[in-house]
Amino acid sequence: MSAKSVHKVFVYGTLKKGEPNHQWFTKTAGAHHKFLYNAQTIEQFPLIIATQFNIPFLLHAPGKGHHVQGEVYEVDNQVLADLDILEDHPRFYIREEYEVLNLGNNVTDKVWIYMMKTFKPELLNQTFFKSYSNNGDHGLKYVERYLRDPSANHKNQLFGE
Ligand code: PCA
Repeated sequence: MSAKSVHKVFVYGTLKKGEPNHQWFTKTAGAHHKFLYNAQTIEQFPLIIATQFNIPFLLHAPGKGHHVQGEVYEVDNQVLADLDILEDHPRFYIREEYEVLNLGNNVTDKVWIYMMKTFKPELLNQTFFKSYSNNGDHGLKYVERYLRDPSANHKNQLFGE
C-alpha cells in the first residue's frame, strides 16, 4: 500500500467534541475515528474567531498567540478525506504536520493540523484565544454553513478583495 491508512489529526475548533462540526468524524458509516489525547501546540499560533460567521481560524504566524489547546484523534483515510472536504483543504485551510505536546504524558507527537497559511495581516489584530469553545464568554456563536447568506462573501475578510 502506498498511502498510510491511519493518521493523527489535532483539532482545535469546531471539530472538537461538543462543538458544531464534531459529527464530521462520523459522516461516513463504518469509517474509523478514535479520541487519543488532549494536546497543545509546541509552537505558539494565533487562534482567532473571525468573519460574520464567527469561524475559528488558526493562523500560520508561529511565535504569536498561544500554545493552542485541542484534541488528537486517530482517523482512517476515509475520515481524513471527509475532514478535508469540510476544511476545503488545500484551497482554504491547509493541512500540514506539526508537533504537539500530549498533555496526558508530556510526550511530543507529530500530527496533522488545519491552518490558514495566507491571510490579511489585519487578522493579527484580533483577540487570540488559547482554546476554542462555541459557548465561550466571547459570545461569538458559530454560524453553520446551511444558515449562511449565500451572497455574503466572507473570504474577502480573510484574504483581501
Ligand atoms: N475546524 C477545524 C479547523 C477549524 C475548525 O473550525 C478544527 O477544529 O481543527
